Amino acid sequence: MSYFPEVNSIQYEGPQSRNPLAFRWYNADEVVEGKTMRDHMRFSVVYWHTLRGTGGDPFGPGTALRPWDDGSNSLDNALKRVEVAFEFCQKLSAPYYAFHDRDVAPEGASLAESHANFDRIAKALKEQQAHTGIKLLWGTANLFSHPRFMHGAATSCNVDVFAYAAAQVKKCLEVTKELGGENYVFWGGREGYQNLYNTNMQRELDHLARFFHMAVDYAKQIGFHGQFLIEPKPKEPTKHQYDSDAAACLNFLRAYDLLPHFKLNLETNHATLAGHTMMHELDYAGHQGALGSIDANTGDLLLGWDTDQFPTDYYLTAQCMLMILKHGGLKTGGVNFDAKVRRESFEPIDLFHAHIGGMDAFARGLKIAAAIRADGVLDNFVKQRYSSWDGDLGQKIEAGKSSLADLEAYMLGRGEAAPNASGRQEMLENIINMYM
Ligand code: XLS
Ligand code: NI
Ligand code: NI
Repeated sequence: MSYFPEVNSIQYEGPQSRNPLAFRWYNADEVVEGKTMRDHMRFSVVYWHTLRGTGGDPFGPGTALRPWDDGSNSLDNALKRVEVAFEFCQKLSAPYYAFHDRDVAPEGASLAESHANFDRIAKALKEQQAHTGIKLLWGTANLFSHPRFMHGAATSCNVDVFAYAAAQVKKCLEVTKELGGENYVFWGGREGYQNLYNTNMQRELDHLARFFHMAVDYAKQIGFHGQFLIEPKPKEPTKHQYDSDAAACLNFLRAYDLLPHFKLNLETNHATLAGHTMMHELDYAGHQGALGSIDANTGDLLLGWDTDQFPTDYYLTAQCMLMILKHGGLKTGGVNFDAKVRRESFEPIDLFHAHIGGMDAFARGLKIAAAIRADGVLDNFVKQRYSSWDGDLGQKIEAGKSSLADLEAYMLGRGEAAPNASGRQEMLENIINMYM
């Protein structure tokens, strides 16, 4: 039984190919900077958009044609989707997938029933993993869709909701371990506030930290060795999310002694909403040893929402790969397409076009980034730009052996600072264009 009978497995055909169902840049076995493209990228397909997205938006219902899906919440329907998911990943040669508990298995009438549904589906996922070699990049619990989470989950004002969320995470950690998941993600869907008049922010943050500590403790207890990741996002669905950007997440983790246990899962569209570039978020996290994984997508600069579009812009992917290579690559993380086809792209084949484009854009971005690095054009410029710091004075300051008084004495003797050099931004932008 095939769910995509019109598609064979997608092959690399090279940049000259005009076949829309082929890779032009993603050549899994090709070695770049000593590693195959497969290992650099660790591409991952997300269950929530690709298997569960309907194309619904606040103005109208779904449009997606998914002939295999009967639209019901039944276990049979969920089991069928598992087959669809693995056929899709296999034909795409995507080595990983990612899910929320409630994407893969229907929520039951009670927590016990939800657990049982999840176990049943996990069994099917495990069989398919064994059969295809496709692996789980990360699992996460959906702590934002159900109405019980209206005030948040770990930051809810209702202690029972906190307990419910804890139970859900416990189960999801067990299943993620059982499926060999390489990471476990927390995205704080409703962990934030709409209004400070009704919010005890301090208490909510303390509770969030307790929640994470419990997860870390439980992972230890059951021997789950995956990497914990927090996914920053500034807004949507709340006005303010506590995990608003890389810097806010790292500050939170540090303040609550969680830093050793977490890295970040950075998403392009979230960076944009935070008023940052993805390059900024990657560099910021990278410098602190916290670059874990990426949710690869893009927003629309004319719309201020998390539109979760597939990334096709080489400048974006080259910037991502420049930062990922600079910080030593994705270790347990991957390039996870947290992206959805447009509402107007309603046919199953559009799922292939979307992923092929994203994989090709990242492969091309990798090659551009590697070429820029091989020529050293940025590195050499940056090194030179800071070279005044390599002298005696700079070294003393960097080593913490200078005081304000020392520097005053130095500058009184010198009278004026040495002249500045040009930042050459336009020249560098032109140089980057040479690699595009
Ligand atoms: C939503 C987030 C979400 C996480 C997983 O904006 O990107 O999809 O990646 O909960
Ligand atoms: Ni995401
Ligand atoms: Ni998102």
